[in-house]
Amino acid sequence: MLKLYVAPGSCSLASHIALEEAGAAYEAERVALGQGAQQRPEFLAVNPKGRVPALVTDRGIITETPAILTYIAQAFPAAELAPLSDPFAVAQIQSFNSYLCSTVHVAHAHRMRGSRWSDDAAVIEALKIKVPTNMAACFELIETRMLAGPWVMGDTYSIADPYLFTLASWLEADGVDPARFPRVKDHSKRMAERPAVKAVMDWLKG
Ligand SMILES: N[C@@H](CCC(=O)N[C@@H](CS)C(=O)NCC(=O)O)C(=O)O
Repeated sequence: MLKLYVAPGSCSLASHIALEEAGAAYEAERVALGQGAQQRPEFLAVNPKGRVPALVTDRGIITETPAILTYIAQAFPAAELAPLSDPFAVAQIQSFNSYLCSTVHVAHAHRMRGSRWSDDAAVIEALKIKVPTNMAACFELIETRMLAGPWVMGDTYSIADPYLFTLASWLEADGVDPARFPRVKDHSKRMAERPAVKAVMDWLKG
């Protein structure tokens, strides 16, 4: 059975929702990031990067959200979480998810994880200053150019949707008013109504 390592409020939410949407047989295990559990030997044996998500499969462990999401879409084709037979459409999904992973998530990480870039407390504080501006710029692009609507890729729900939902949920804490992005806000609202999303949210609360 698949096993996903997760943490509430983290980017693992996207993979967690995708597993639920896929109807996969899986178990989820929490990693207490606030207590530093990601740096304990037992978790580093799973993911030497010390991050969630990590998906344990019968062939080995997958890390990095875009890779996990693509694996889920390919491993559970009946769930139709990606247009697998259309190379261009799959590339568009990869492009969107790569942007979230390599640009939006990194912009967000400057608020809580400044110690990745500096050991100087003053620099770590200074790194937080541009988070609202950078996150707003990323979401302006998503709102006006990248989100086709109603789902990320248009009429069809895909593995890009839980990932956008996850990163959009960080906006307020990052100092950005989600009301500035009504199409993204509407997307989040529709996502929150999906049974798979409700199931994951209930599990995380429990
Ligand atoms: N590029 C990775 C990023 C993973 C990542 O940074 N996860 C965060 C939670 S959102 C984490 O585990 N942080 C723990 C830490 O930095 O110690 C992905 O997209 O999966």
